[in-house]
Amino acid sequence: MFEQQLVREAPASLMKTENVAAFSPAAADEPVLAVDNIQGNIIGFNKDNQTMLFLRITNAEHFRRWLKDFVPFVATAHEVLTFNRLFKAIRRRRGVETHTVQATWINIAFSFDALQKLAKDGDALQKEAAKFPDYKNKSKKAKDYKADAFADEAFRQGMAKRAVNVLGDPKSKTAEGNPGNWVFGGTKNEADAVIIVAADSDEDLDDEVGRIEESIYAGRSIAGEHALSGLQIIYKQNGATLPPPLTGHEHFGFLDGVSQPGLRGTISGDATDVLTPRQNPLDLNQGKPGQDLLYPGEFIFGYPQQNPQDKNIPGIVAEAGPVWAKDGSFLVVRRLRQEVGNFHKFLEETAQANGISADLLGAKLVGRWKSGAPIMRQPTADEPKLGNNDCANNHFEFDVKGTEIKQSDATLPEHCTDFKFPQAVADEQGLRCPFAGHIRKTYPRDDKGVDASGHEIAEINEDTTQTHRLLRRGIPFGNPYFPPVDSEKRKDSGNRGLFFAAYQSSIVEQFEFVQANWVNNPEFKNQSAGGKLQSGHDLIIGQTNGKGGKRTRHFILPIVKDDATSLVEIKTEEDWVIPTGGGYFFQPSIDALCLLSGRDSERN
Ligand code: N7H
Repeated sequence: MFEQQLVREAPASLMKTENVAAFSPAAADEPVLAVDNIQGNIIGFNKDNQTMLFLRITNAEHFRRWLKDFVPFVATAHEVLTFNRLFKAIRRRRGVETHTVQATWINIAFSFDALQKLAKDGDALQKEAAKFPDYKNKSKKAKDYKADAFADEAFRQGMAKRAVNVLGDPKSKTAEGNPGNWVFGGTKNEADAVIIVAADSDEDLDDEVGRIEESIYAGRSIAGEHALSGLQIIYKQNGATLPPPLTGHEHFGFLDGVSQPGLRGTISGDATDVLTPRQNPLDLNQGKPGQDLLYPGEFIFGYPQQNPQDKNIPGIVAEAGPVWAKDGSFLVVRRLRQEVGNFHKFLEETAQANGISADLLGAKLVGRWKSGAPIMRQPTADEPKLGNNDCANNHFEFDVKGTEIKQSDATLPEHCTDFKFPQAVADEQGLRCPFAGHIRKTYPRDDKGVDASGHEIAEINEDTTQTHRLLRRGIPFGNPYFPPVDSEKRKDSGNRGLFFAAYQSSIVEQFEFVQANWVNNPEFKNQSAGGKLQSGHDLIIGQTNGKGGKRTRHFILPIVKDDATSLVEIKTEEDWVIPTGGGYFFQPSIDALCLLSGRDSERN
């Protein structure tokens, strides 16, 4: 089914010495990222095996002491980047992937309620913070050190309270997706903290998770000292890259993790030492071709954000939280169970009714073929070579035609070329990639929103869109399911799906905005004219509670017949992506973990 296994790029530039100044000319004005202070998964662990331990804090004082010993085991972005660079250098020299270097990483994040318990004494924290170089000359007000300083309303309330009203999750109390029935993070079982463990092999993962579980229950710190943890594990979620032929793909069969925002900024302050190498010789504001570079404040507190007026000029610094929020990030997790059999049944039946193939319908719903090839560039059939090519598989816009990168444009070995595959055409009408296609809904690129009279609206345009991006770090859970040919036997109530995880600096403006204002909103970029729906819902992840709790979702599907395109409205009431758990967390910096647990700064 998939021509060759794609090795997804680890998020790290090449060895610094391999960079040249011409490779990153704009970076001199970009911020220096405190990679020794930022937790590693924000930059990206990129591991095939992960376990998430969802925790309840039963005794805040015991937990604080336990955390104090735990901090040195929390992986920094610096460690992860150093490993990724070494890994890449070895792979490049050997020519194949080997197990020469391996690593196991740990990160930790907290709910608002948990941080309220850990950071409620503003005076004490302010006094303690004076010993930390980063906080020394900061605010003189004790209230700015309390967790209550977090302004994000979604984070303050938690996911369970907003699931039905904001995210559109099932309202019916008996529905599996209603937060009253979630396996963790619902109205009855919200988590205070999550520990993420990631490893190259499941053996390494089991060892590390075993050590953490033992330290939680055996009254010992992770370093072996006597210490009650003040913790209880309320849910353990394992996740893993799917086995061949689905490696790198999610359960419906589509390649995942293709498009990610590129981060501006340098690692060491040297302008050549960029976090994201600039590989498009025709556009130095991109990483890989099509990967727009964003100011890191979109994802990490304490750095400039995007400027909604001009994406190439930095905006304000993201700091809507306590003083110690700097170098931290909000983490949204959502356990999404997938009904694989029903999804394929729907594809086959609907495709047949409309005289097209199930593969084409799937590609229209996602915006990419199963191989990852974008439908904007490959409108009639899949092309795995394009899906596999990181220089080309993200190089397209929706409103303007694509630009070829010729061999002669590539003046450095790291530069991409992109002339071997057809380029995208301008698709202002959503005929090639439907407006409600999953990738067009969740990242509309250069799309322009229009009101009922055809005037442009500010909510969607190339610059404002960049303020609603997500750094996705999800991983599949459960075994693959290959639906039997007999469609009657296809009901798949198996325990499999996507463990969605994403980092951002505003949950309201990023994860919730994308889900509520774009994905679930049938008028999305085109407001209704004369009562006709003009975009529809994202049928992959869309959630809705219509009249009487009805879950009907619509999708406007363009069908080409005899050179003419007609728009067909397809409908479904079925849920094949079902929320079964989740939470809103904050992943503090290493210094903040030290401050909250009573440990000295590691960065003196
Ligand atoms: Fe999505 N899928 O398999 O169909 N997603 N997603 N997602 N998603 C993407 O670029 C999928 C979910 C985004 O920059 C691809 O990685 C499934 C949630 C964003 O072009 C595929 C589930 C949210 C992008 C899928 C799921 C998002 C994206 C294309 C749930 C946020 C990048 C490959 C089970 C609210 C868009 C890729 C861009 C891409 C699938 C969940 C958001 C194949 C099955 C909950 C921002």
